[in-house]
Amino acid sequence: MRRLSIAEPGFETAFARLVDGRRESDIAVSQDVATIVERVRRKGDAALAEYTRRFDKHDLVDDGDWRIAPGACQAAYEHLTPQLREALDLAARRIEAYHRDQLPSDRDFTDDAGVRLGARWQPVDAAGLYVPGGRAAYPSSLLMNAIPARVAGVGRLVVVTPTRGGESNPLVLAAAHLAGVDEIWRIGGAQAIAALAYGTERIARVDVVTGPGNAWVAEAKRQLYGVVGIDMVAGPSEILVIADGDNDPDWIAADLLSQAEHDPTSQSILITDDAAFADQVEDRIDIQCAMLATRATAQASWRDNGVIILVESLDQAVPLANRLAAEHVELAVADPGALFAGLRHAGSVFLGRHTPEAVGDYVAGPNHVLPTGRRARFASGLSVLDFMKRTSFIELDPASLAAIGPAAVALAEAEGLPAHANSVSMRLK
Ligand code: HSO
Ligand code: ZN
Repeated sequence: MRRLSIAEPGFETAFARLVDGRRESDIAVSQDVATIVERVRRKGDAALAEYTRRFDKHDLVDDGDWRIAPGACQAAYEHLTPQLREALDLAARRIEAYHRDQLPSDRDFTDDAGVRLGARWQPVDAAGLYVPGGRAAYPSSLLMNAIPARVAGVGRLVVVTPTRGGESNPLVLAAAHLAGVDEIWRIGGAQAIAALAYGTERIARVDVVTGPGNAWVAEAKRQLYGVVGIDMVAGPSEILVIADGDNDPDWIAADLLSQAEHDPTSQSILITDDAAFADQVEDRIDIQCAMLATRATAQASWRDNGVIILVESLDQAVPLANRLAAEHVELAVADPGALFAGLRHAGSVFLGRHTPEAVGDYVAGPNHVLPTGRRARFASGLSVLDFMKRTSFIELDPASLAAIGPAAVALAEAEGLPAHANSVSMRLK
């Protein structure tokens, strides 16, 4: 954990290093991924079987090895404890309602030249969702990716997930049932992204791939962007908590640890104007951390990437937050309005003392797939729009063509494109 203080000389250098210091993809991974992607493109299922045996210790032979039967998802859902089923149902309902509200409207109007113009939104035909294996297989992430696709109207929803030794997470299957996933394939890694992008003998290709994954998955998405649409290239989770000294230090410590426990490379940052409070939070983090089942991860994350920044007043926190452009920003003050108004770059903002970030991870409704690594400067969280595209349309009649056509002719001639000019001018005669 590092402590910085805005009042100390050298703060700007240290802060600039913090802003620039997040690691990006490395060359070795990108070469590995290029090889995998190319082999899947050329060899299809055979390459998938080979990589799945090598990386996931799982043999793909029969249908049952390749796919999880839809019946298994329904069974997993029905076997949930009532408490968990209700929790998952509530999450799904709230996520759906929030994303339904995002559906865009079509445009169709006639302008003053008499030209009919418009735009029509339509879903992609098929979407692929990556669900990581092992401990990072989160049912909440399945809902966060699948529900917006469903709400967008995507016809075919495909999940790929590595099932080490054939094992799959029953909670993820239950969530897949609830979200109405159509196919689940037992493949993972860069090879699964390549299969979704190019298609193989067994797996029909999709149009958009979303979902979190490790460095190989992220790199495969980056390399295949253009062949398919992608949501974004996600990095380790981050939380920035801006808190005054009137908070319960235990609450703030828990919030910082909630993202630290995701991954050793996750980053939790506290900005406060109260040095004594900062000390208390630090103590509470040590105490709470020791009690977590995830302490190895949380401790490593806090030790290596945790930061506490002392400011003289919380107004100074806002420009710092804008430079960090963090995935999650908590404004833990009694009246967050002024801080919120100044905040320009953040994936998602959690207002006030009673809004822990974790509520947004599960049940609030907005998407928890958010831009990391300062991408909140230019990117937004996952939404229904990631599963839709807009087609513009134009309709002219003789009068409106006469009104705007001659300008097109002039521009076509100036660009040295006579066939363009002809196609307009012939209709003007
Ligand atoms: N905080 C993660 C999402 C998540 N948290 C899933 C718990 N489960 C995204 O940054
Ligand atoms: Zn989380």
